[in-house]
Amino acid sequence: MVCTLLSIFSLFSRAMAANKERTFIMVKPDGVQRGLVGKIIKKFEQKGFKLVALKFVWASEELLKQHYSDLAGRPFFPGLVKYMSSGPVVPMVWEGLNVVKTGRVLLGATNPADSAPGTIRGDLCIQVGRNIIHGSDAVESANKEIALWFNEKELVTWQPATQAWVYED
Ligand code: DAT
Ligand code: MG
Repeated sequence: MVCTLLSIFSLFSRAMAANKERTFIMVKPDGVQRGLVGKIIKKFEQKGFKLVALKFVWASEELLKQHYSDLAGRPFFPGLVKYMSSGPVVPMVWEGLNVVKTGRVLLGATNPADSAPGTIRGDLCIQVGRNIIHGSDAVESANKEIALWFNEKELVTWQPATQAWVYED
C-alpha cells in the first residue's frame, strides 16, 4: 500500500517536473518593428504554455555577443549582432511540457524559406537574417539564456487558472 502510494507520488512529481521545463523566447527587432509581438505571444499562450517572464529592452551589443557566443566564428556574426542591437526586443520565458522542443516547432526552421506554413517564421518572414524570433535549442542553452537575460526576481511564480484543463495531471 505504502509502496503504491509512493510510486503514484513519484510518477506525479515527475510529471510535475516535466511540466516545469522552461525555454527562452525573444521577439527580435524586426518582429517588434513589424508589430508582431502580440501575434507571437498569442501562439505560445494559445498552445497552453505558461508565461514566466517578459520584458521590453534595447539590448547592448555586449549582451548580444554573449547571447550568440556559440556563433562568434561564423561569417554572419557581425551582421547578426548589428541587426539584433538595431532596436528593442521582447525577451520572454515560457514554461511547460517539452516547451524547448515544441517552442522550436512553433518557431519553424531557422531559414524561413524552409519553415513550414503555420509556423511563426513560415508565416511571417522571408529571410534568415530577418527571421523575427529566437528560441532556445536545448534545455541547457535555455537555462543559460534565461540566466543571461533575467534575474531570479523577474521569474514570476504563479498558477494559471487554465492548467487543470491543459494537463491531465
Ligand atoms: P536559430 O535562431 O534557429 O536557433 P542559429 O542558432 O543557428 O538558428 O542562428 C542564430 C541566428 O543567426 C538565426 O536565427 C539567424 C542567424 N543566422 C543563422 N544562420 C545564418 C546565415 N547562414 N546567414 C545569416 N544569418 C544567419
Ligand atoms: Mg540558435
